[in-house]
Amino acid sequence: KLRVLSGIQPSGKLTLGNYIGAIKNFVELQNDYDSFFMVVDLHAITVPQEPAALREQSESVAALFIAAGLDPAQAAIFMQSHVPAHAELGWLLTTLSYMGELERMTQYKDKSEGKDAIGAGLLVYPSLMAADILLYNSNLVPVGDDQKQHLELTRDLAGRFNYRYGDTFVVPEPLIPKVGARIMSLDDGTKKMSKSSPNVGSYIALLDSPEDIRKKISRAKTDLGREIIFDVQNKPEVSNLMTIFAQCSGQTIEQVQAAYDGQGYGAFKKDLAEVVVQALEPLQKKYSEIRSSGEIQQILRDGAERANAVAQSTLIKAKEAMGFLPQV
Ligand code: AQP
Repeated sequence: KLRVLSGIQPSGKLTLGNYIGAIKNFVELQNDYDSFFMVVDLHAITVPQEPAALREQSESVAALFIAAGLDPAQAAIFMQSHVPAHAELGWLLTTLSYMGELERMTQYKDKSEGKDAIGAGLLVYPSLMAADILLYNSNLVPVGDDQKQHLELTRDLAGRFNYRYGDTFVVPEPLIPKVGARIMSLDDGTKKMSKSSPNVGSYIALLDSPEDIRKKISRAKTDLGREIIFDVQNKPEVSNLMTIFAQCSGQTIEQVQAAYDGQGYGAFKKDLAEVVVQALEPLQKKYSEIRSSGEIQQILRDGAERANAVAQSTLIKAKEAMGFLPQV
């Protein structure tokens, strides 16, 4: 079986962007691939996190994985920090990375923009991400479009390592969805929807109440004009709402466009809110059940055990290839 791996940062409340761009696809892949899905808490601390909030969000993301349909009997679901090999291989790969290539990453530029003190973790984030992926010899990495550049760097680092030290890592392929790979912010159709945005009105969180979802969608920015037409260049905001509609209702963009031909933004937004509320209802219900059942701890323990077995053996190979004295 080919292997799939991906992760989500517990750096805020998961959004519809994280769901459509990533988690929804994890669920589809788990039956056909040997799957590893993790909560990447070591990545979340590249920006300051309040300890109590980090703890709560970490458990929440793990519960959302399961609420969204990941099955712990199939996929290993675990916390990145429960598998020490990530931090260790992350360091080894940092020493193989160049400042220039790290500084070129868009996420680094976005997150460091306007700051006087830039955490070094933000810069070396992609080498830790490369370690996450390479430890599992992952063939495929399902991610949203924003992670494409990091994936490219992972491929470069894998190739560089293999060239210098001999064939050790599988060079992974990104798997980016055709529709919904970049859900945009509700207040700006040119920026991606982001869970760490200070403006809560810019995203729909997976655990938002129906009232909040209705309010946020009714206030979402729309383009000039009144036609419901999919045109990312000229109508980025409406096109984004149409993508969300299609993804949450299981329709194609063409079907959505045809259904709202001749209707204005008001009617469309009203229906969109109901489509989103309905799509999230079963997930939210399952989420509360899982959180109150207390079964998350056991799931994460099992997941970490499976992950550790694979990660540790790759790490040992990589260290030996680099010339570290084996521990006997
Ligand atoms: N707006 C989006 N549209 C589609 N996919 C998205 N993803 C994130 N935002 C969108 C995908 O979700 C996965 C998890 O992302 P992450 O937690 O590693 O962080 P991120 O990519 O930096 O996403 P956020 O929500 O913007 O988090 P913060 O604000 O903490 O940086 C990835 O597969 C990503 O592509």
